[in-house]
Amino acid sequence: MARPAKKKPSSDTSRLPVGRVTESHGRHHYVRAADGSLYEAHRRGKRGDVVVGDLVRYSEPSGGIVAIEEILPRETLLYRSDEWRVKELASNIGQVAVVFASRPTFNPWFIWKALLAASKAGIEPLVIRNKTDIAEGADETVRALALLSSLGCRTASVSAGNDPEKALGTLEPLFHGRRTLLIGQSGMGKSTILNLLIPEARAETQEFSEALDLGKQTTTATRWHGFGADGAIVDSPGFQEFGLEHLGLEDVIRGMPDIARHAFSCRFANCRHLTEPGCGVKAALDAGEIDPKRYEFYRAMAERILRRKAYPA
Ligand SMILES: Nc1nc2c(ncn2[C@@H]2O[C@H](COP(=O)(O)OP(=O)(O)OP(=O)(O)O)[C@@H](O)[C@H]2O)c(=O)[nH]1
Ligand SMILES: [Mg+2]
Ligand SMILES: [Zn+2]
Repeated sequence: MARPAKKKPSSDTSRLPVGRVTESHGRHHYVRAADGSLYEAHRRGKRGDVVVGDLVRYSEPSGGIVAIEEILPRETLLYRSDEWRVKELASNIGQVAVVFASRPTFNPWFIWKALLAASKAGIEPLVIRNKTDIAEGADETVRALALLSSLGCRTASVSAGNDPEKALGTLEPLFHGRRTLLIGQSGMGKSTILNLLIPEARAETQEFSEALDLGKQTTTATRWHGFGADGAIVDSPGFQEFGLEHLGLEDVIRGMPDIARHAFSCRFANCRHLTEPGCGVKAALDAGEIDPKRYEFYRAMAERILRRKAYPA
């Protein structure tokens, strides 16, 4: 006897409910429904295309586990990339908050790369200097923040761990009504800031950790937490290498206002601001109008892109 044909999912998904992907572990995802319930979810058919922050249509097949049938178009997508793969950080965020501190030692290139990725993705950056209570290495963090302000970047200084009340007063208006992704190197205080703004997140985080048998001490997964009526705060695990293989030279220049500002006065229209004669950027560098460390960063980024072009993988 012929087996009955497997019932195909209807291609009309427009009647299905819409939920938000709040967490994603390979093939296991979590979807927050409009009524606040949280479902475990699997992606039907495809795999590997679900990102934290996605709005999805889902159907309820069995046992409380829902099936993600469709991913709605994303407003934004922030990601990093190396030669081999793309690593999505979050979708549908409007703001990326880069958190840094003097201890553990921060890497300014990490912050600058995060700003480039945000610029490429059309997401507004905010840089937060945390742990202002630590005197050791403070000068350097203050200088780093001043440089970022001079680039037109919004910045804030807090001690989320040691002066939570004041930190809350500083950060709440910056996060209010927005969907913000917290990123940064490990140990800078992203989760501390999340817990300050959303105290219930601590409980939620532990619940998740127990269910999935993951370590509790530091963040191991990106997680979306609703914040007020329309806002959200997304905590993410710390990482060190911010790969930007998806950026071209134009993206780097566009994302560096201190370089871009001088790129109009070059003799050659296609000047790469490296060794060309009559370069406005090099002239500004010689005149002390560009921070040498920023130019060094630009050159490293540009040389990498040009090498990639010359020897594509
Ligand atoms: N002195 C001081 N310590 C802080 C402050 N904020 C956070 N910390 C401490 O820094 C450590 C790391 O904080 P987390 O919030 O876990 O850092 P994280 O950025 O989430 O780290 P990962 O999840 O590993 O990426 C913890 O021991 C915090 O208590 C602060 O303002 N001052
Ligand atoms: Mg954390
Ligand atoms: Zn030039």
